[in-house]
Amino acid sequence: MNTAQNSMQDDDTGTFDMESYRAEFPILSREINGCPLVYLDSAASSQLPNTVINAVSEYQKTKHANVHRGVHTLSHLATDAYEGARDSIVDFIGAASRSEIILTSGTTESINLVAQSFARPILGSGDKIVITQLEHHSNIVPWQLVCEQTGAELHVIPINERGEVSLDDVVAALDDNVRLLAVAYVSNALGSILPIKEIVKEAHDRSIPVLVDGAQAVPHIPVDVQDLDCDFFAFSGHKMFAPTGSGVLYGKENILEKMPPYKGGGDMILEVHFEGTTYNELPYKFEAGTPNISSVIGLGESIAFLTAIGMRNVYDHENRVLDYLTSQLSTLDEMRLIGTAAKKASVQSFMLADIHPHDLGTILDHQGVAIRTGHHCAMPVMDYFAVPGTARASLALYNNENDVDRMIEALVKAREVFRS
Ligand code: C6P
Repeated sequence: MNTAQNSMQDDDTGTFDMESYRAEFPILSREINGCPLVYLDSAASSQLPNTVINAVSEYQKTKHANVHRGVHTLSHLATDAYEGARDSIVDFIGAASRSEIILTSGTTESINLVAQSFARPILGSGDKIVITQLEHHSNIVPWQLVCEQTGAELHVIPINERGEVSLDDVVAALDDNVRLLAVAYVSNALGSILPIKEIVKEAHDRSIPVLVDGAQAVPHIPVDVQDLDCDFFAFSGHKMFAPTGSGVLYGKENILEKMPPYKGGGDMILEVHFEGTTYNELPYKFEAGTPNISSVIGLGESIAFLTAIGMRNVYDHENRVLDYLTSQLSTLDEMRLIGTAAKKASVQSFMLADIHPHDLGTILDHQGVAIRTGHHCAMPVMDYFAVPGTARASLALYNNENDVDRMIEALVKAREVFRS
């Protein structure tokens, strides 16, 4: 950790100096279309702080080599940095050991790994995988594929008009044929926070394992996988200030031990002969081929950055800004908020009058305001709300009330453009 970051350290007593954290993100001081950038698309991908950019650059300049393979010094340095990041992940999400942390390319790969390596071998006709109606496509399509491969069925727990999933509906879905429950912690399209701990308990009471899609949770709320007691937990580095191309699958060791490898290749083996192959120990059994070393090193550094701030501080700050965002949006005429759950994190979707979300996004971009528009890879959510897509503002720890004001001003201008 560098000195600048040490000097920014807060405790949990409310001395959160957001402006100094914001200053750590160089991209936030650039202009877009002649206006200072307002970045409200961190749910798609967050920006990188200097410490992460510098760590990746330093690795590329002074340590780059392949990991786990060489006796030479650079290979040792690269391996130490890469494995050091794994240790940081263990602590950050409260895993029991480094054997439980599989490094993947992101949430999507993590979920596909579980679908193919855990679910496929145990599924047959009459079995069920259960998901909810608010899932991202990455937590739908891998299950549709494995159902096609095995004859199992996909069952979907409904949401209500606020974008919530009720525990009663979860319980109602958990019958004797369910082999896995796969559920988001935070919805990327609606921002709803699901009661994951309670959901896991209900599933475990019926001996059903649970995968949690934590892509939109880990950057915003404190996560402790042992406290949640989930069996699998998936997330992506690039939504938590690391570069693209790294992600994590947490799995309980006793379950991972029994699963066959997902992909074959270098590093996931102990011995290979034409007569047969023995697989490497955990977590390497699931890490075939040369990994995205620099991105994983960046992820280790982004975890150091978040840890120094404190996830409770991040959550509280983002919650304040989200409340402000929602209340300011509500002041606009013909505003329809989509996703009004009682418990939410970091995301607000909306429709303004009859303006198509893509038009809205384009007009905001002309004013330097970046939001995401469309179906957000959650088409079933759009079907439920009977909209083609939404405009979505999503927050990270670097956003503040001024960003919200700029977006509201831009929306008012967009409204004028469409009225004239
Ligand atoms: N959601 C969004 O704009 P990958 O692409 O593997 O890093 O993450 C996939 C994914 C899985 N689950 C959830 C809940 C997600 O939000 C995402 C990514 C981005 O909302 C890009 S579509």
